[in-house]
Amino acid sequence: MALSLSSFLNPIAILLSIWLVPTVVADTVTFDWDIGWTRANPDGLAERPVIGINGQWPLPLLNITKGDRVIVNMNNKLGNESTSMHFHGMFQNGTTDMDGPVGVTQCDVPPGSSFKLNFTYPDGLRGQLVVHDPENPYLGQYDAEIPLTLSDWYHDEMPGLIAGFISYKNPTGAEPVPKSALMNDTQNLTVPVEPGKTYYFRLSNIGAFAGQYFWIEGHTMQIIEVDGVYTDPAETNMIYITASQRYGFLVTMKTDSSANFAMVGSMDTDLFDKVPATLNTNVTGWLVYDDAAPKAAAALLDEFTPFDDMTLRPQDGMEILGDADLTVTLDLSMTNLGDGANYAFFNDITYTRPVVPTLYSALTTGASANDVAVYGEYTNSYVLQKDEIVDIVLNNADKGKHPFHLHGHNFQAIYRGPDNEGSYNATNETAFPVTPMRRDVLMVRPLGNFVIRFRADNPGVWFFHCHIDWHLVTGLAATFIEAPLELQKTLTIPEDHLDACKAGGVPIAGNAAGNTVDFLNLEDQNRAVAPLPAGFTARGIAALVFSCISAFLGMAVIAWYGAAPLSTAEMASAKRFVAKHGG
Ligand SMILES: *[C@@H]1O[C@H](CO)[C@@H](O)[C@H](O)[C@H]1NC(C)=O
Ligand SMILES: *[C@@H]1O[C@H](CO)[C@@H](O)[C@H](O)[C@H]1NC(C)=O
Ligand SMILES: *[C@@H]1O[C@H](CO)[C@@H](O)[C@H](O)[C@H]1NC(C)=O
Ligand SMILES: *[C@@H]1O[C@H](CO)[C@@H](O)[C@H](O)[C@H]1NC(C)=O
Ligand SMILES: *[C@@H]1O[C@H](CO)[C@@H](O)[C@H](O)[C@H]1NC(C)=O
Ligand SMILES: *[C@@H]1O[C@H](CO)[C@@H](O)[C@H](O)[C@H]1NC(C)=O
Ligand SMILES: *[C@@H]1O[C@H](CO)[C@@H](O)[C@H](O)[C@H]1NC(C)=O
Ligand SMILES: *[C@@H]1O[C@H](CO)[C@@H](O)[C@H](O)[C@H]1NC(C)=O
Ligand SMILES: *[C@@H]1O[C@H](CO)[C@@H](O)[C@H](O)[C@H]1NC(C)=O
Ligand SMILES: [Cu+2]
Repeated sequence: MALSLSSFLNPIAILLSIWLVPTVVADTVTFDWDIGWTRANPDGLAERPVIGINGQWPLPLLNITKGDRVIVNMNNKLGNESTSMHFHGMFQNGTTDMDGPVGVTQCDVPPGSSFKLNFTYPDGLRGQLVVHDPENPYLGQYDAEIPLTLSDWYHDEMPGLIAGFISYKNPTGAEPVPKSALMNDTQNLTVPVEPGKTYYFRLSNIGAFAGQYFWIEGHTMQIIEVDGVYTDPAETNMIYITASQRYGFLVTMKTDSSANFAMVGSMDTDLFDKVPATLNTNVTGWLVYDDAAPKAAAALLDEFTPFDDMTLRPQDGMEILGDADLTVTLDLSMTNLGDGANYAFFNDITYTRPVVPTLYSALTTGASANDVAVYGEYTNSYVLQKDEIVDIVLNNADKGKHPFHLHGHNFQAIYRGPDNEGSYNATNETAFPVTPMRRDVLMVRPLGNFVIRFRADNPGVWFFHCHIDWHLVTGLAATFIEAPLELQKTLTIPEDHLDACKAGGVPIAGNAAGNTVDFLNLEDQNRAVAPLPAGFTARGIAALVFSCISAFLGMAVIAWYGAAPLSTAEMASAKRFVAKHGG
């Protein structure tokens, strides 16, 4: 996908694919975007407010040329919510300050404020960004491109959904289930095709939560690209695409034009705690050879047999990088904290936004920027040295699947364990592939693990997180601070970025706690919600909470804090937390 307008840990979290009348001057493309409210009803079931650009939703495709400089003048006209913008799949090499995640590389952009993004496009294809690439090895093998998105759709707005999700009333952390699946922000999409032609489909999952199975009846797909990396052609009948992944594939049309064929996106219901009986988990569109011929409903499948992306090979033949200089092991777990809500953790830390955005800490702490301590105890931070080779070993102690996204790099996916394998065990690993697949979003299997490898050749501050929005807002994130001393020499933050901080009252210097004198003093850092007292289980919380509700008529949270005394700092952090999440 092209863009993700996502206000991390903030009520708005939507993903966009955009093309709105740019002003083109030589190789600079300028977009003037007013981010504001409009209304839409893409599944025909409920009209709702949505966030549009210049009054428009859905947002057309962004189509620019490789090497272009892109300027986005973003004006937050929402009036009542702050925002930011992340271009998903861009390496932002040399422009880490344009990457977008709030608290990581910038501040929230408050209502009424403007913010300029300024960066150049790198090589290759980037999902819904149609980048003209003279080096595309598959040029000449297709007749036209078909950009296509899949997504999940909710009828309620994020702030309310988040408040209900991160709550003592939802101690098991059951994620809100979408109301519909969409294809290109609609349903019953018709795609006119011509017999005998070959099309290059660019499929992006721009949803918040659901992975989807995707297939086209009567046609095979030849995968040639994932997340902007060309692959050797790989044939399949079905793709599994997680939230935020992209697949490029060629499909050759039949020579006979008498019938139309269904294309189906089917949400992965394994991700849903409960599947409501009325939910249509599928979305159908059609390859239309003949508009007068019927568009038959898709046949139901008994089982899903998707392609295994680990078997892909990059078309450039790039071999596995040498052994890791640094191995970062992240153990994923989910459990309840002292407010009774369910959170997600790496190594028992749930990511909590620092007082100062991490990039600004890296730029303002001098030589101490190399000391991971300055980035705080609740940010899962790691400092990487320039050009070292890094392995991330991710062990999933949760029964769910999670799509992990690394900003700033395509990584080599060198190992992925099957369901239930448990933690990665290096001693029984025989050999990694010689030419591992590269991409920037990889799914870990239930109770499984993966190992990914990359070279730290892109100085910047890069977020690593689950791309299921529900898990991101409950803290499933880590921060990589890559070559901070190099950044101090090369990067200057534009004035309007700092203005957004001022407008929002966010400090822009010092350690994670905003201390500009003693970088190791983290007294005022934002802390995660305090843990539950020992011995409490989700069931116990529910029981306690229900008794509190009956006793205190809705004062459950206050009663609960009273019952489990918190330190002043913890109370302050709990208050900040409640304020931030509207809980
Ligand atoms: C798509 O078609 C189905 C079946 O006719 C219908 O139930 C559904 O409402 C349609 N969706 C939209 C958005 O029109
Ligand atoms: C999907 O939507 C985008 C943006 O409006 C458009 O450019 C593209 O052609 C659409 N794809 C199909 C298959 O209709
Ligand atoms: C993108 O723009 C180029 C012209 O600059 C055009 O040739 C190409 O067809 C466009 N692609 C899409 C999908 O709109
Ligand atoms: C902001 O305004 C929009 C449009 O009126 C509304 O739908 C939305 O709920 C509001 N958001 C908040 C946080 O009040
Ligand atoms: C964008 O950045 C480039 C390189 O730093 C600079 O030359 C140019 O003036 C900037 N453009 C705008 C509109 O800020
Ligand atoms: C969605 O499609 C799958 C695969 O064909 C099928 O098993 C399932 O029953 C469908 N769901 C609905 C609600 O039609
Ligand atoms: C690795 O070794 C452990 C302990 O011997 C075993 O339980 C596990 O199944 C092995 N894993 C693989 C992938 O062989
Ligand atoms: C890892 O695998 C080795 C060899 O199979 C085994 O001896 C060892 O106990 C395993 N370690 C763990 C933690 O399972
Ligand atoms: C970033 O740019 C540098 C220098 O041009 C290059 O060596 C490096 O490979 C790039 N890194 C990424 C991730 O694009
Ligand atoms: Cu997740």
